[in-house]
Amino acid sequence: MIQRGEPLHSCLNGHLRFMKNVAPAIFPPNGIGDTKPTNQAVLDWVHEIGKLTKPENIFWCDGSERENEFLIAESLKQNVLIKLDEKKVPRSYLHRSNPNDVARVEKVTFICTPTKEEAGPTNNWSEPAETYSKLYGLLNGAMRGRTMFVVPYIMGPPDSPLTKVGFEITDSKYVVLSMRIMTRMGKIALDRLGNDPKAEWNRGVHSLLDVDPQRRFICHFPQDNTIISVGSGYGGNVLLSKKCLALRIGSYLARKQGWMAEHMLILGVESPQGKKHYVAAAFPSACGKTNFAMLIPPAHFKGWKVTTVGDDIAWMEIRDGRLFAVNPENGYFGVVPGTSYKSNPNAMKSIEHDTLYTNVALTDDGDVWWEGKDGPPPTHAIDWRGNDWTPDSKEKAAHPNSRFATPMRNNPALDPNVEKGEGVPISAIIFGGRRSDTVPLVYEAFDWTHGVYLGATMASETTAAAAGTVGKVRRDPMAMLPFCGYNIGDYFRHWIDIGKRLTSPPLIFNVNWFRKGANGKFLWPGFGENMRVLKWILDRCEQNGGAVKSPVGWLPTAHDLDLGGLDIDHTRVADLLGIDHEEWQKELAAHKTFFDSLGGVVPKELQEQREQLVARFKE
Ligand code: GTP
Ligand code: SPV
Ligand code: MN
Repeated sequence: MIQRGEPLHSCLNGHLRFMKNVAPAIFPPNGIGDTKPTNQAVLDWVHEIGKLTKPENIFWCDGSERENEFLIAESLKQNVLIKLDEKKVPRSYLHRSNPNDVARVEKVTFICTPTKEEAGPTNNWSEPAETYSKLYGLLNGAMRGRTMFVVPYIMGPPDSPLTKVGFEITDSKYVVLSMRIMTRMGKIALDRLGNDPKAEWNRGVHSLLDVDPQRRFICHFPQDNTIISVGSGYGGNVLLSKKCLALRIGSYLARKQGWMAEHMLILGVESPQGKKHYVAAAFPSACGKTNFAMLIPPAHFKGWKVTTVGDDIAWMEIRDGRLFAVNPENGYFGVVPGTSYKSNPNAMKSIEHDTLYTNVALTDDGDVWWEGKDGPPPTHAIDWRGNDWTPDSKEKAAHPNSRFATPMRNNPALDPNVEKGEGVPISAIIFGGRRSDTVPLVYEAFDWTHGVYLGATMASETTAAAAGTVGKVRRDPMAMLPFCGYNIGDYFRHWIDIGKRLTSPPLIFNVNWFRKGANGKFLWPGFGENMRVLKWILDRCEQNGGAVKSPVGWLPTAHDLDLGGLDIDHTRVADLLGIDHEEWQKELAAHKTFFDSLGGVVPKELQEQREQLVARFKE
């Protein structure tokens, strides 16, 4: 708990070394922090949480410019943020989270449905009444001496039928400032909610407590449309709009209401002739969604244009027998390391200004730096922990899961239909993961149900986006393993059922940018060059791309991929597209082990798909 009179910051060589997450109350002038909602249900809930957490005061956010300026000024005073050099990165700030708190923590993430079966075999479950009582115990007096912020927000374009209202209570200014970037925040949500005390809205409660990993829990109560997150100040654990609402609660609501909430980017791609398609792609955390969503085609694809609708989450519904997608978010919370003008110029342009950085390095001239940024490393910097850093240091300057939060309007390649309430029609769904071996660069499912099987059995090497081992292959169905808010068997069933309702279903593909050669290096150049794979996918959608039938699906030959202008030899392409039967025998066994581990919830259609796949390998 914060002690009154504690020094606000310590200094090291003139640099702010320690940063705060937990900070004492702030006292806004009249006209700031006093936009109370009028909906009685919201007022009652805030009153209840206030009585429990006992804050010094309550700050009602309205999302205004003035409010933002005030919160930034207070955050700088309290050392929650560092201002970056105004010329180098205008209106941008650095935040450092506690070193024990740098990624999502899946082992303390819970789905609190009335029964364990509803949460299913892939989720941590805990009983709702017991969990409420444990969390209320932790929240009791937790905001003493602090300000409690009430953040109203909407997820989805303002005029979309899918759009949801949420309220997040938090004692973190970093969370408020991030929510302002990541969602449509403030008055817009109060207006949309209106005064109906029975209206649907999400209740989110977040408290940093004392940022102790032992007292860190991220709990979801789908039946109550409620989220309670304590003990963390980091990203997906605390920006409750994102993984918690848009995916975990979202997926639960989506099944109930007949739509889909998916961990997918959405991009538009237009040919030189002006023909446009939209595709959605599910890759696990830190496996390339933001990069793919912002792809710039190589010179060979003159006249082709890729635009971004979303980089992380897609909400999709059926209209006229087709799937239409909206991006519920309003900003990008992206992986920083590896981002450069070479790998992702659109991301670089997006984060040149008005950006909130977390856990990157600070240079002596007030700029930000990270591993993989263009140009030489600085000769000296302050690393993500606040320590001195030089190129000789053994530690990384930026944390591997350091992030930027930037409004999507900063993206030069933003799709013109991003605000369209009805969403964009999806021609193809792409699954993909990080696989050093076995999985070819791209292949196409034979039909929808086979495509669902590709999603259900996809796997990926784990990354720094979640706490735990990095580089271990794990099954991550539809990239939703950490985000599906209900029983995975019912989720697979929902996917199959959606297919039955579609008269023009998207084609389904699987990609792997990460296959490695014998030398341990990536075989595929990736990034902008992924356009070549995207082009084949579009050709298939337009029924004019060549392919050969393989046991795993339709595979392009080297001839079917447009590799013009790319310096790549034929053996390498063969290695990228090859199906190694020995590797695939192991893969098939892993599919079976995975399905078996789910304890009988896998729909029979997918079990049949597995048997057919095994049979095709014997043909
Ligand atoms: P989340 O925000 O965690 O959901 O991640 P994401 O799926 O949006 O991943 P992102 O695009 O941020 O990429 C994660 C990492 O993968 C970065 O370090 C990228 O540089 C790297 N990466 C992205 N695309 C490619 C690619 O085509 N090839 C290779 N080799 N690396 C890539
Ligand atoms: C992910 O892990 O998939 C992310 C980052 O997009 S976080 O918001 O922290 O979940
Ligand atoms: Mn993500």
